[in-house]
Amino acid sequence: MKKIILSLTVLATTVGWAQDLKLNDLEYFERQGVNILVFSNSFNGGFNDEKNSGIEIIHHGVRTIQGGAVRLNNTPEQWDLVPKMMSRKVDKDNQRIEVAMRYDDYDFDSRVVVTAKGKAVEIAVWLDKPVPEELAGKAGFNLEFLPSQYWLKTFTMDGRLNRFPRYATSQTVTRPNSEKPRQFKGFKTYDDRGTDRFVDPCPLETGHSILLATDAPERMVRISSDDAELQLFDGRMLAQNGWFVLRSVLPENKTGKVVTWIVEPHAIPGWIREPNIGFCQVGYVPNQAKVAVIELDKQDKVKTTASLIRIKDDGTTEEAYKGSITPWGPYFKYNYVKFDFTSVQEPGVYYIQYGDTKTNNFLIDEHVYDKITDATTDVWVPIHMNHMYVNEGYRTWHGEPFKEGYLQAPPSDHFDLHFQGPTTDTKYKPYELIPGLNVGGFFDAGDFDVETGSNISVVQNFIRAWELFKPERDETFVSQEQRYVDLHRPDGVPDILQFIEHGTLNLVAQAEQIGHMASTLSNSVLDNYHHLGDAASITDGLHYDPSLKPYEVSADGKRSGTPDDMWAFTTRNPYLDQRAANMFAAASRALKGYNDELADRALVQSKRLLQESSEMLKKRQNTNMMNFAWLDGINDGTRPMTVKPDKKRQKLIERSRRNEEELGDLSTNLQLYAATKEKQYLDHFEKQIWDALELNMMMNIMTALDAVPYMDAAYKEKLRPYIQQTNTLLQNMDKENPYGVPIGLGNWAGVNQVLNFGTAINYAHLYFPDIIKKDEIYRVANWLFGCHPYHNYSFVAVVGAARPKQVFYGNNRADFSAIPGNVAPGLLFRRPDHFENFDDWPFLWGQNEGTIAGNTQYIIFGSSFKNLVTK
Ligand SMILES: [Ca+2]
Ligand SMILES: [Ca+2]
Ligand SMILES: [Ca+2]
Repeated sequence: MKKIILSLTVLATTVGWAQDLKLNDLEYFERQGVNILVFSNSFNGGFNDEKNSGIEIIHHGVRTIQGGAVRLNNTPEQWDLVPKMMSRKVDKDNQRIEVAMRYDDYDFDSRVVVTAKGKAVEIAVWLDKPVPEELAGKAGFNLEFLPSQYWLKTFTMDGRLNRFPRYATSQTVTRPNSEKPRQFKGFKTYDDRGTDRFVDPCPLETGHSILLATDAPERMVRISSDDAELQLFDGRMLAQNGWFVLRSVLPENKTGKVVTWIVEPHAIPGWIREPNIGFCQVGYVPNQAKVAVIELDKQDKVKTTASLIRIKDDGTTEEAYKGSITPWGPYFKYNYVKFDFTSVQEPGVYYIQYGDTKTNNFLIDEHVYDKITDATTDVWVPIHMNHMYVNEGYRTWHGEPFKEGYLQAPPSDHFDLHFQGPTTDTKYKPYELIPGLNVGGFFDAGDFDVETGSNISVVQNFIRAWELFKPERDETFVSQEQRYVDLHRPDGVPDILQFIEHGTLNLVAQAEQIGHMASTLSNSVLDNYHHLGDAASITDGLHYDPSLKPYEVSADGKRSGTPDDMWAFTTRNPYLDQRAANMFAAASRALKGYNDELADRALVQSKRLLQESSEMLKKRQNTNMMNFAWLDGINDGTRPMTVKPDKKRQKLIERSRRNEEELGDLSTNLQLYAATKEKQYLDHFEKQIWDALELNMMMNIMTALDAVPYMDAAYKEKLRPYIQQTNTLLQNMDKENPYGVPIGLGNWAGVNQVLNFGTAINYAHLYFPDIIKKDEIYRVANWLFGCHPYHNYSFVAVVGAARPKQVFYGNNRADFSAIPGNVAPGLLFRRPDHFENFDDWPFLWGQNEGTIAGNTQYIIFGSSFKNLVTK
């Protein structure tokens, strides 16, 4: 953990820590070291309880407390109901925030009123009507504490000594399911094994006054209640991503002020957040620009210089360079300065020292970037191969999953944002086995479904990497016949061809068996969707037979009564079919000469789907604004998805759509030209690309650059102004934030946006080196490998000399581990001014989940970057 620095200079100039909590202009309660947010972030994400909402406390720079709200469970899980925020009133005069909450399912309203009281806040729950009968004894006020910051620390309840457990080992009881508040859309997170009972944790402690983390001043919080009993629970008893929960059950048959807590987070006198020195953990090549971005507490006094220290061969150190600090200015809650040490070019081992803060060491050397994609291609990708047994040395990553195949999904809603309906759009009856789908494909991310859209991107990304860089790297044994993958065992075939084949096998099977693309192949029951462990044990491998009793196995051992089979969601989407057609064209080209049979099947599906989807799209008379929302830019979560364009833009959009209907999708035409060399496709592409660039340059510049190798000098000349615009955009980015990359503010931290941007910059530099200078290509690498807010760890698992991130939201997250080569989404923005990337708590996907599409995008970014660096 960061060490605490007492700065005497600051002591003399500010008295922040001595002050009482005050509502600031950003509408949260603040004193130095303590921020108390009241529904700055409300429960509105796609997955109910995302552990990012309600009353939150950022305690000495770390968001260790959240989830403060009226809740219906002792330890709410992800799919338990969350309250809808009905109103939020900020009353500056009375230093108070009042939030009205509602549970529609139970017609249950409540209010929470948070008022500053000196160094504490009072949190009070108000009811205008008593708690509904069904929720009596269940509804309560909850506040959740981050386990990784509290485990092993001491606490006292009414003076009794305790320690927070490292692992969930407390007691539970079971109760009839009829007593459990309804979960999201009626789904169930647990498999009760036919008992019809749910598990309810018992409290670790109860009382009226708790002092948390008596042994750690930066985490210490005092909470008391005169009118209600405090109960402390361990949410990890039900779910590995659970937090410690402090709660008071709301009294029955009472209205008015029903529960009152006094919450006082301790503030360390004179606390100043330690500087976060952002730099590239992988290191630097000698002749590149080298600029560290230093993130400072706003109360911190900026130093005039920083130093680069060289570690010599005999282990001693010397100052290699001392340079001045350049201020950049404020960005959200911190102040930023830069330290430029570009002039140091001598290969060696170095670290940066700014005041008393030293970084870990890093290399300056010609070869530092040579291996940045190896962990991703050799380890992460093969581990995510579905329908295969994956081995590495002595370790099995997973057995062969989903041997029983996939059933036709009935018209239904889903917990992972999918939907089937109103019909199946196929020849299959609901619950009928769709043959042949349990082949190929890649796990989506931290979960195990085959997201068709992502898998299409994966195959496209591999094909691009193959065609652009021809990586012959062979570190993986893949046998489709044995359904077996072995890491670090070369088999004579370039791995990337085997990955293209593996992705194509599943997608072609979808097109052939279903007739079009499935939206997803996913879990049918929530209780196995959140699976953590061997993918082969998600389902029982036996065909579901409803004539058997649950958990019963047929005499021949082939069928079971357990409804765990995966489903294929098959609602037809012509846009998805069009994307698949595009990908199949490219796949058939890439696989030719390696797997001709699969290449031919892919081409057949490409032509058929292209024709059928174009016809379907032509029939769609009405403009669906949502389909064109992407034209208005990458959504960062702060803008509405659908913006009504002005007249000129509307005309451009209409022309683009007509062209797309008539000529097919822009990038499909480019792919088809590359596959067939038939000139008509190139003409179609040229007819569309300029409108596309006018509509959304950043979105389409990469496609425009992709075409350069096929086009003439005139095309390149016509593209020049857009590259100039890109350069202007780049220079402006240095004014928008201190890191000079697009920083997303959405619910998903958005590494995809950064990788797209980085790849576009790489190609813009490759084809237009007079406009985009070489130094520009290092922006995204710097960001990924450690030069970013919050901490300076590399966002790529195991890549980064001394300090990559340690934990990721991969499928081994329950072990607080990572799958090598994973790329984290990065920094999650919490309104109104907090960036965060936990490195001791993997369970927040918005900051720690790597996806198959994003990680294969990283392979392209990384490969193109390496090529340019060594050029
Ligand atoms: Ca998924
Ligand atoms: Ca191989
Ligand atoms: Ca089964």
